[in-house]
Amino acid sequence: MIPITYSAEVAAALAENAPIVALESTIITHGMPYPQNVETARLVEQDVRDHTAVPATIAVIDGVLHVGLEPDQLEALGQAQDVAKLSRADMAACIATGGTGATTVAATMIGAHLAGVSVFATGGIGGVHKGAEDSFDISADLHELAQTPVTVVAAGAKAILDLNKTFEVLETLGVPVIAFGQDTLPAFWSATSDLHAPLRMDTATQIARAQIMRTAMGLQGGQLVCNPIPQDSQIPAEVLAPVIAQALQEADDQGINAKAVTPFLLGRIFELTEGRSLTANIALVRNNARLAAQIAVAMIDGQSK
Ligand code: PSU
Ligand code: MN
Repeated sequence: MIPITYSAEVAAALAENAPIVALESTIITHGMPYPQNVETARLVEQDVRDHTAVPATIAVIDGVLHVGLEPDQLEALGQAQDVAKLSRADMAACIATGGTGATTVAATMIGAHLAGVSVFATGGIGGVHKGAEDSFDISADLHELAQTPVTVVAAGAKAILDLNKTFEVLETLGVPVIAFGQDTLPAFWSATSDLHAPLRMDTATQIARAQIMRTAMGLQGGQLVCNPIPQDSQIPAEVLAPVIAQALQEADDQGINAKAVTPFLLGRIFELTEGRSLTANIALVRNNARLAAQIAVAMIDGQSK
């Protein structure tokens, strides 16, 4: 048996087949500093509720898979030190040994699917790191999108990555990559990039229908919805490029590798932009939560047809 527990509002939503949006916890423990991490997590949960869906923040606490966190659990996780960063490879081991860990995009998709939740909002997915031809550092998030039927709403892949290679791998893996409302792919802190989007959709209903069709056809896996950061919150790519380059150089000089790379880079970019990257990150996650709630509502409508 899998030790799994639901927050009160998620349990009620599951019983009523009400729309639910999964949210991840690595962004809380490894992606943002305290206390903005907890404040953001609360705002994002409220954004989901304001769009008539129920938020389910996912984490492993003392060996139990939590789908939906109560406010005190969210606060404790946001303050905790040395929380594991869980992906597909280590999630089961953490649960089996009674550990505590935050779920990345890959692990949150697994948790959501176990609970019957098919829509998930985050900031940006992991992907192919620059220099992956030497490091082989490719996020497990990409393979998860290829095999677990959850639609993930993100502002694209994080701009610290090699975006070209990331989207090439997604295409190889057969993952639908959908730009929302524009023809180009967004680049996390920036609303656009020079990459043409493989698919474009303009409504939540279209996105929900595509996932329902994918599953009906027996095609495994989810979809990546790339939702551009709101224009007034973005940081232009040319402003960020030297900052990202400096952070990458420092990571290299200090021998940062494996799971530590993404948190290190996000932390340095926060310092180098004097907090501007965090303000943008918060805006884009909230924007993704709102769209995900609309997709979750459209999924329920689509299933009943
Ligand atoms: N989105 C954010 N900030 C984050 C993440 C997403 O705005 O920190 C996390 C997600 O949990 C994602 C992880 O799965 O970054 C990617 O880590 P890696 O590059 O090690 O696969
Ligand atoms: Mn990695």
